[in-house]
Amino acid sequence: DAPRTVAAVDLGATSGRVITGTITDGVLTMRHEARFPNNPVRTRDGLHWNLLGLYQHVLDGLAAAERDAPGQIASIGIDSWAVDYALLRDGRVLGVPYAYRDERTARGVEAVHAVASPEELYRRNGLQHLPFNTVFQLATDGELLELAEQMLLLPDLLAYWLTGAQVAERTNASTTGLLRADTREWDAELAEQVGVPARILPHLVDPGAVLGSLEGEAARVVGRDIDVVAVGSHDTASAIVAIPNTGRDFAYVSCGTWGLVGLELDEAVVTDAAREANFTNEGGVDGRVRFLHNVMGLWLLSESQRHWEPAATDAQRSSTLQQLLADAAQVVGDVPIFDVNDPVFMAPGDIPERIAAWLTERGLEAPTTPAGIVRSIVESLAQAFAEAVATASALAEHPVSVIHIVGGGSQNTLLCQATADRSGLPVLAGPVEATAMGNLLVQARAHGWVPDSLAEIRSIVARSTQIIRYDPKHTR
Ligand code: LRH
Repeated sequence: DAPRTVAAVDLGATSGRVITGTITDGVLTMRHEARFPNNPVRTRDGLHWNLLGLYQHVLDGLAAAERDAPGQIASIGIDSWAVDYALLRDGRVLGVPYAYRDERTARGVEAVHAVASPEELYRRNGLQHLPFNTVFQLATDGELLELAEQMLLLPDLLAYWLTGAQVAERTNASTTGLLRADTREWDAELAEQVGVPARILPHLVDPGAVLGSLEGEAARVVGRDIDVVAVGSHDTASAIVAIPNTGRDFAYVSCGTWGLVGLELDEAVVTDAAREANFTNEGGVDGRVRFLHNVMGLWLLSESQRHWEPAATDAQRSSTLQQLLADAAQVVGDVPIFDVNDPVFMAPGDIPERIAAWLTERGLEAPTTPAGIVRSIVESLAQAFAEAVATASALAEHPVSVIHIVGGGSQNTLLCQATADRSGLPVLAGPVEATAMGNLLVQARAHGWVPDSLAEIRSIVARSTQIIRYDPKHTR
């Protein structure tokens, strides 16, 4: 039989993975080839991604995949967190790319708002205001912008290193702030207005396009010249492809580092009300719109753990997390709810202390034990998820009968139940690896192995995963 296996490189802001997927009789089976931590590094000039380390892990993971299924992998797709980028000249990266939590972005916001008001930006790009949207980051680059010939978003940069192709995949480009919400083409005029030379914006491609095949050293290390295919290279775009629901009246929480909470729509909603509620219209696979709000997500838990156990390994932290959640489930009585979206929780560091300070400043009693803090985080996240679902539904006038939680957070039973309780809606949890599944299935479709429609892709996801249902019990 012809090979029916594809490989997904899925890089999250706290960990990355290489997963292969094989389609047999309409069911997708996955195999984890590599999993590695992703920790930004703080240097004198700010917070950066360790991009070379990540690239090395990607190559090693792909080599492992090729060893496990020699000659079987038809293509590779790459996705990662959004907004971050590298500038290039003569094919060389200029400077170590920053991580979006770096604090310098405040300057960029000021500079951009001086020439384009928040209202104008929203009308053009439809994006919620996040201080790290690419446009604000670029505005801090100064004369590097003059030197640069090309700007590549990080998944596109990795694809470039692998194949030599320099393009911008459209779903991720939609998070830059420089793509028009109506035409989904670069807004060259806005770029020039805010001081970004339009020439650095690469040719746009859509998910499914073949970018090229592994070349040179990459082909040698991996063992073969496999094709690289564009997928929803924004991780959230890929995750939403893998929502196991063939209807339209669902909301979702793509819950990893962030909780991306919202709806899938056909048209962007760029009303004043949507802007004031800080809802975004990101570009999805097949031209769908991801109308959503960024809620802080599992970051609050992982960062708290990093604070409590600075020396622990990833594996140790994941076992302590289970214990912490079990203890948190035993906490009796109400825990205080805090605003998880408060920008004070954005930067890495002493999250538990910041939560305590947030509560005390408002006359609320802060939990004193890790279990109490974890419970407070979980309940506060669930509250924010429930509110974002209700707001999205009202703003888009779109009915919602169920909430799908996908990604790492779907394994957190306390969080899933609390979200059902606080929203009054059933929660369907899973798949955990939604992003990788969306990545794999968009490639499978490009090869003609699965039917064209998103609904059919989603029914494959439903057949290939175990979904857990949480009904609201203690409605609040
Ligand atoms: C999630 C995510 C999210 C973006 C953020 C930068 O990983 O891509 O959709 O807002 O990272």
